[in-house]
Parts: sequence; C-alpha cells; structure tokens
Amino acid sequence: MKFSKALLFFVLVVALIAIVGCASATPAAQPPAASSAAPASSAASQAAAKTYKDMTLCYPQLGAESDWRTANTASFKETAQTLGIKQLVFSDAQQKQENQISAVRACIQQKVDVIALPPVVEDGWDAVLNEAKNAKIPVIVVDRSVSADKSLYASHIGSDMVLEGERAAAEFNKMMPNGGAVLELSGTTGSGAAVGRAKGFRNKINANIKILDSQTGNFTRAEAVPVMQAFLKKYKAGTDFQGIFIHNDDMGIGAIEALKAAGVKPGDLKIVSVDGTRGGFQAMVDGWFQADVECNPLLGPQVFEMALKLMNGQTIDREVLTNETVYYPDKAKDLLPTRKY
Ligand code: GYE
Repeated sequence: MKFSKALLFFVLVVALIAIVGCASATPAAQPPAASSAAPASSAASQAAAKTYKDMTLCYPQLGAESDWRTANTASFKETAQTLGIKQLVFSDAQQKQENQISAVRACIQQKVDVIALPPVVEDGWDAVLNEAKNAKIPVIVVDRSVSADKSLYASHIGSDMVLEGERAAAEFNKMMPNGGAVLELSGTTGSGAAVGRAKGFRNKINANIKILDSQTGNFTRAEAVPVMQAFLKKYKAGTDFQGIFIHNDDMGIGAIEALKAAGVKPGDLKIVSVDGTRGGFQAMVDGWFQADVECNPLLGPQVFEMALKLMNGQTIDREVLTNETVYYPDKAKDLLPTRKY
C-alpha cells in the first residue's frame, strides 16, 4: 500500500514534469505582428502556407498631392493586380490624418490581413496602431515614418529622408563654396518627409550658407506658387538669396512658375529639389534645377512581399530603406525617357 502510494506520487511528478517541459518547448502560436522579428514558428510552418490569393491588404493612401504620390498609388494597384491578391482596400485621405485614421479603423473592422500605412504626419498614431495590434493585424509603415513606439508596428519600408536632406545640402555646399543665402520650400508640416529633409539639410549645410527663410508648400504645385510669390515680395532674388531648397518636384515646378511670372530667370538661381520625377527631370533639361535628389515611390512589390511573410509568420526586417541617388542636368535628357514616374 505504502509502496503503491509512493509509486503513484512518482508517476504524478513525472507526468507533471513532462507536461511543463512540453509546454515550454512548444512555441506559442504568435500573432503575425508579435512574431515579426522572430523566426517562423513551427506552428506557422506546419499550417498550409498562405499565398497572395489569400491576401487582403489595406492601403489607406494619404492623398494625391504630387506626381510621386500618383506613382506610389499606381505601384500598389499594379502590384496587387500582378500578384493576384484577393483584395486591395485602397482609400485616399486627401492629406488629412483623421481620414487616414478612419480608413485604418474600417480596415480593422473588415479584418484585413495586413495594413500598409503611409502616414501623412509623424505624430498621433499610437491609439489606432494599438487597435490594430490588439486585433492582431500587422502594420507596415510605408514611405514616411511615424513617431510611435516601434513595438506598435511590424516594420517601416521607405526612404531615408534625413539622408535626402543631407544630399541636398551637399549640392549647395558644392555650388556655393563662398557661402550665401538660401530659401527653403518645405513639405507638409509634421510629415516624416519634411521633418527628415529639413533636419538632414541643417546637419550638412556649410556654416557660410544661411537659411534665410523656410515656409511650407504642403508638397503641392498649387500651394507652392503663393509661397514663392510671398518670398519674392520679401526678398530680392540674387541679392538676398542665391538658392532654393525645395522638398519635392511638384513644389519646384510651382516655384518656377512664380519666379518666371515675377521676371526672375530660375536658371540664375541654384535650385535643388527632391523626388526625381519626370517633371523634375524636365526642369533639369530646361536648366531650372541644378540637381534632383532621388526618392523612389515604387514601393508596392517590397510591401506585398513583406505582407505575405507576415501572414506566414516569417522573419522580416524591421526597417527597409530604399537605395537612392542624386540626378544632374548633364544626364537628364538621356534619362528622361527611361523614367517610370
Ligand atoms: O517626396 C512628395 C510626396 O512622402 C516621400 O510625399 C514622400 C513625399 C514626396 O508628396 O512628393
């Protein structure tokens, strides 16, 4: 009797150890967002792998403010078609964060597989990113960055905006070795693109080049025109300033319009823009821009590839920066026909 009690106890202890040991050896089924930085769990790899045909991807586009944006939208729509995904949930927030937040919420309601978010501004995403996380829907931040904690999203795919600003500064340093003054026509206030480019520019601009003034043109051609007109009322081109750093090509084209209308030959000033769109290349061919810092909008293929990995619980990179360069007028004419946007 005594012996069998001891045996029973022994058996129970062994069984308990086996259960505990087993539990800790079995990887817990992880939601895709949480497993983003971890290798694929065996549970995920055992389940039938998801394909593009299973994918519903949400892309709450921030607007249609520029040629860059048009090309970015086209890249997502074309890639969705080519890959044959189940559904692309696309919307246009018209440069309003509240519209983007509503669009994200609608996608959470719809239980999409992945949300790819190009945030119009950096701040103010914590609440909705938390909601996506609680709903176990991974978010890939696309193009511009967010200031929210990295634990709230799976990854960021986009350009290094600070580097773009630094590259623009390097052009002015080369063109204005004896110093001078420049104006800055900046992008949307509070956007990762404008904040990064302004920061990079200030990081690298030589001390003898003064940033005389900086105003936003909201990344649009239409809004850049009155900003440039106001600049020209306040400052004399060529005397008070010799150059203009412009945060995108659309605003650059608007600024050129305003300069020409005021009787200033844009080619007499040093103008550096960002994006490298066909419009920017044409401005270099025409002699108005002296350099165009590339920013690539064709992010669709990379984003869908990462989204599928997330759906399958596979390892992904937490930050993917696009490889970019600077374009100059000397090759602009030859390259213009090859430009995809
Ligand atoms: O440079 C500009 C667009 O966020 C990188 O947004 C993007 C910027 C781009 O409106 O043209």
